[in-house]
Amino acid sequence: KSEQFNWDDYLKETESVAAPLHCFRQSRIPPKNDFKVGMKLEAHDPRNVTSVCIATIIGITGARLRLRLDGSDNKNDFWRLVDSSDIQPIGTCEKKGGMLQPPLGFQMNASSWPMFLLRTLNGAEIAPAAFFKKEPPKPVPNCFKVGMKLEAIDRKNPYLICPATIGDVKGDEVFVTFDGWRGAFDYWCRCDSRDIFPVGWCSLTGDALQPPGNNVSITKSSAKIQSSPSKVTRRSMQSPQKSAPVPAQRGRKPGRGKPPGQSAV
Ligand code: MLZ
Repeated sequence: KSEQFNWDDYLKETESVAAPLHCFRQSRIPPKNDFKVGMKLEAHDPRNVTSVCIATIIGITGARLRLRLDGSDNKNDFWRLVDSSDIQPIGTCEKKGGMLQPPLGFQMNASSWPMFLLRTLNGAEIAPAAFFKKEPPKPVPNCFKVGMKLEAIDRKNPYLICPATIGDVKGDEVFVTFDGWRGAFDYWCRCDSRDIFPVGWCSLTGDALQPPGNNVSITKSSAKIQSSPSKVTRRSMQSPQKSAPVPAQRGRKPGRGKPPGQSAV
């Protein structure tokens, strides 16, 4: 449980409100994560979503799994919630009359795929069907409002969940902006995206919520630019960081890729 950042204090200091739970396509109580590292399951290839592949659980973080497609490299890991519809028990694809596909960038000759598949499943630890949870229903309509706070996956560093603010709302979409970062990480997503979570999510799942960045000074009603990203000035808001911050995360220039040591999160 992370004590580095305190939402209650932060919401008060920024005079902002948390986006209500019912805005999100997330279960009110985060799903239990019973999976274990090493278990195999079926997953849609994120780079080729019509393909269902075999994936191995490489890591567990909160209600998410870090997955690697069998036959792929170690540079394209992805994270999925245990109640994601992108993952399913082994055997589901075949039951539906489908065929398991090699991942995009299959490292061997395509002709060796059938044998590879047999070998990878032989004696494998299969994730039990009961571990997979039903995806929550879509919230309708989009009830996010500009200024509401949330926790969001940093899509450039998808192992990170960070404090964020709704910067804009258009139809079914919301613009997610990251507190204390200058826009390089911001993105538009559907309001029913599985990448956004209500305030307090990480503390419920045991995920480490990242503290806000320190590149932008957050004043009560507006966020104004205080310093260049390389010349870091600490925000005036020191109080939410009660314990020592993660050194690799602090004061780095955004957009430089993954800091070493973070990939194992
Ligand atoms: N230190 C890394 C990660 C930044 C994370 C920002 N999240 C909104 C970097 O500077 O790239």
